[in-house]
Amino acid sequence: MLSKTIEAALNKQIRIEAESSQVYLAMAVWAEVKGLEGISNFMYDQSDEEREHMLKLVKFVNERGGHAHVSELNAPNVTFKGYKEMFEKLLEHEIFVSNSINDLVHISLQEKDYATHNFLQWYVAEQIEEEAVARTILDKVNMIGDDKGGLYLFDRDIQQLTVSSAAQDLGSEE
Ligand code: OFO
Repeated sequence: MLSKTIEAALNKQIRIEAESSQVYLAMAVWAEVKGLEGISNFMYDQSDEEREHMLKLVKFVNERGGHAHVSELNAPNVTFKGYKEMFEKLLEHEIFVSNSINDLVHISLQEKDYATHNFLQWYVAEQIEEEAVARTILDKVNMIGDDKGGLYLFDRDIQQLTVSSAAQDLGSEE
């Protein structure tokens, strides 16, 4: 059975994951209307993943005798100065999510809720990976700069990326 403190903290994270899904959906839409098809597909996939992160938490809360809260969401940012700014925001957002997961882990230890602590380890590992991917992509974006040909190739190649393969694929391209 979840304590009220843990239940509230997990519900807060449910909202953050749902908002993350919206943040990346807005990025996908922006990239799509700009004709950046590959980047757009990558963001649609990211958005789907965040929804899965949310659902995993929803199920966990309900299975442990809590009540998952489906709340209203803050509207995401829908315009960007360019694709570089968009990827900077993606990294910023993932760092924010990592901090929130860290806080949750801390609360689970304070509450001596080892089942929740164990459950959260999946999120801890996931955040390490997602931050690494975001940083690798940003390095690549900075390397491209204003080179249109570079952007064309990047937009084409990002479609091949998955969260788990991104770091290796981008790292070994040169
Ligand atoms: Fe990428 O944030 Fe979910 O966990």
